Amino acid sequence: MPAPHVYTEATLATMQPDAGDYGLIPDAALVTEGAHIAWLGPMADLPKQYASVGITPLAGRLITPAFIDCHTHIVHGGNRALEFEMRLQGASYEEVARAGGGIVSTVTATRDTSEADLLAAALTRADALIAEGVSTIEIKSGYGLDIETELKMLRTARQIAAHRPVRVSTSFLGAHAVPKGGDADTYIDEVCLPALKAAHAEGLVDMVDGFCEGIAFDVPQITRVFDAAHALGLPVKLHAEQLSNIGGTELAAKYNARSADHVEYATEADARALAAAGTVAVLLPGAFYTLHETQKPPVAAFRAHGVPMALATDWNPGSSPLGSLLLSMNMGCTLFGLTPAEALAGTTRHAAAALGLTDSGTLTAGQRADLAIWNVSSPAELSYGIGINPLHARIFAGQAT
Ligand code: DI6
Ligand code: FE
Repeated sequence: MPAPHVYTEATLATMQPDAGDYGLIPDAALVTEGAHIAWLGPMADLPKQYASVGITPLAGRLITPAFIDCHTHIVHGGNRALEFEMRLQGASYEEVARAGGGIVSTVTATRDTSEADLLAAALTRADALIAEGVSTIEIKSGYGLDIETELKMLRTARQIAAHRPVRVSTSFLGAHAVPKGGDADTYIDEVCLPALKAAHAEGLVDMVDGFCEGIAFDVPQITRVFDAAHALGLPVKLHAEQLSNIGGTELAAKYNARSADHVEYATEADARALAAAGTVAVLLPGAFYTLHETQKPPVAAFRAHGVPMALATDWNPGSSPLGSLLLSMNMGCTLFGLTPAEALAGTTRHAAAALGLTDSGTLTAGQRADLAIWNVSSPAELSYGIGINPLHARIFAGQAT
């Protein structure tokens, strides 16, 4: 049995459900044993057996569950600064996509980048997230659009966890865009579904995602992808209602998706469907901001119907070149009207649910000891700062990293 370690003089934001906004415990201690949390509570209640083991006093600092970025595209080649300039001159995201830019241009760059170079670039992005207390990163494919490159992206994503103290959850996003000159239905049959089967056979797929949108795939096409996912025993999630409402959220709920992401154009009926299915709404303010979107996700309806809301970076080279989960929390509050407590739940407990993780996302005895220790005295400070990183230390599976 590894020796326990005790963090004392801490404030804990446990983020446990039904424990009030943050599940705050002031003047607290937290004990890790190996990779897990063994005990937490008020200092005054610290069991005697932990009084004489390794102790780190935290001088009142805040401990939260380590962050989980539950929606990223950090494995990709190239960048789209040129497209950024085009959009600043007035071209819309859809116009850029239809002109052969957009996702398809990143596809060319990703195909042309070696696995080693893809990994090197993705590791620098993972490092930026880790530096903000992130312990778990969801990473999607979707910039290959051929079997070989989709597999290359997923292998690269898996490699990140071998090179850094971080967990990676992979999503197969073959249904991200139709390759240049291709037909959507033919692409699904001849590339997307065979790629999914091959990637699953290699153990590269944790979840299956799609982009349900006018410029991408419609409900019947995503339905075929979801049916294939379920036939393989894989859970699904969906980019839904980002630029328009074409029924993606309803479809996601019907397939008991772990999450429906973006959802700016979701309706009250969609919120009801998500709640009934236990599907998490993943809000992505980085894309909203970058695209000058004005339609906000229906946060009031999500609250009213009890839809859990997560927040993520959507880090991608086009619509959300955002490498900071802390900034996405600030944007979630400032742009979407989340409370700082909702924002923190969105990058911890609800982000875990969006990935189907039951072993992290709160400070609870028995959960993984994935912790973030912050130089702040109140949890609202995490959402309040803009471009400020108050991380003091990150604990990954019980180890300071
Ligand atoms: N929605 C997004 O915001 C990203 N993918 C998607 O389906 C955008 C990806 C890109 O522009 O490269
Ligand atoms: Fe995305």
